[in-house]
Amino acid sequence: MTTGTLITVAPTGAESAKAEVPALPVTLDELLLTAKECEALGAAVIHVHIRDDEAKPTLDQGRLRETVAALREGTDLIVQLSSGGAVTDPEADRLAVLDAGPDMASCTMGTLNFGDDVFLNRWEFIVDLHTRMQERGIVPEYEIFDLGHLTALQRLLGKYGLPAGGHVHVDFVMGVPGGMPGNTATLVAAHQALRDLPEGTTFSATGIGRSTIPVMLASLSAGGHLRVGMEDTVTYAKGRPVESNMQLVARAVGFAQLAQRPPLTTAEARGLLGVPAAGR
Ligand code: KMH
Ligand code: ZN
Repeated sequence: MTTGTLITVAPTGAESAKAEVPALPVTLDELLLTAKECEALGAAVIHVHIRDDEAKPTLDQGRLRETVAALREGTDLIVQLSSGGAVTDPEADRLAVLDAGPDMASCTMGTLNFGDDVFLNRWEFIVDLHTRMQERGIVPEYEIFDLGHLTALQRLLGKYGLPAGGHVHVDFVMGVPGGMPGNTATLVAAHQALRDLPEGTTFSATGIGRSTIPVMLASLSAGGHLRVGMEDTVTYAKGRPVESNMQLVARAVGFAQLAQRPPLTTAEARGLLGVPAAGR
C-alpha cells in the first residue's frame, strides 16, 4: 500500500564545523527556528544532534533536556535524539541521551568505518539501547549503514522483542565512506532484505553528499520515506553550498509531491511510527 511520505530533517549532525558551514544550526535558537520552518514545509520528525558554546558536538544532559523541551514547546515535530553522537562519544553518554526523554532515539545496528574514523556499536551496547528504549516507551529508529545491519536487527528483534510502540522503522544511511553505497541497486537490495523483518516494517533513506538525489528518488519509487538535512548534505548542487535546511526539506517535499506521496502530517507520522500523541 502506498502512503504519504514521512519527511525527517537532520539539521546539524556531529561532523560539519560551523566555521566551514556557516548555515549550520548550532545554537538552540537556530535549531528551533529551523525546526519551525521545516515543520511548516512538511517535515514531521527532527533528528537532533546538539552543539556546545564553541559549536562542538556535545551530549550534555542539561542541554539535551532543554532542547527536547524547547522543540516540544515550539513545534509538533516528533523529537528524535541521536544516540550516535560523534564518533568520539563514550557509550555511557550515548545511553544517557535516553534520560532526556525524547519521543524517539536513533539506534545504529553495527560498527563501521566512518570515513577515517570508526563508529563503534558493539552488540551489547545495541541490546542496552534497545531494551532501555522498550522500558521507557521511546521509539527507536534503527540506523542501517550496511546490509549486515539488517541481519543484526533481525537477531535483535528475535531475541529481545519488538520496540516500544510495536512498529519497526529503519533508516538507510547510504554513502558513508565505509558503509553501503548510495545508489538504486543498493537501495533495492536493502528494501528486499526487509522481508526478513516484521511485516509492516517501514523505511526512510538518506544519501550522504552527492548520493542524496539518487537515494531520494529510489526511496520514493520503492515506497520508502525520506530523511534530508545538513547532517548529510552540505552541497545543494555542483558549486552551490546548501543555504539552509529549509532548502533541502523544500526539495524533498517537491519530490514527494511529484511522486504523488505528499508529506505526512506530524499526527499521521505519529500513527505510522507508533509514537504517542503530542502532549502525552
Ligand atoms: N555522527 C555519527 C557518528 C546517529 O545519529 O545515530 C553517527 C550518527 C548516527 O549520526
Ligand atoms: Zn545523526
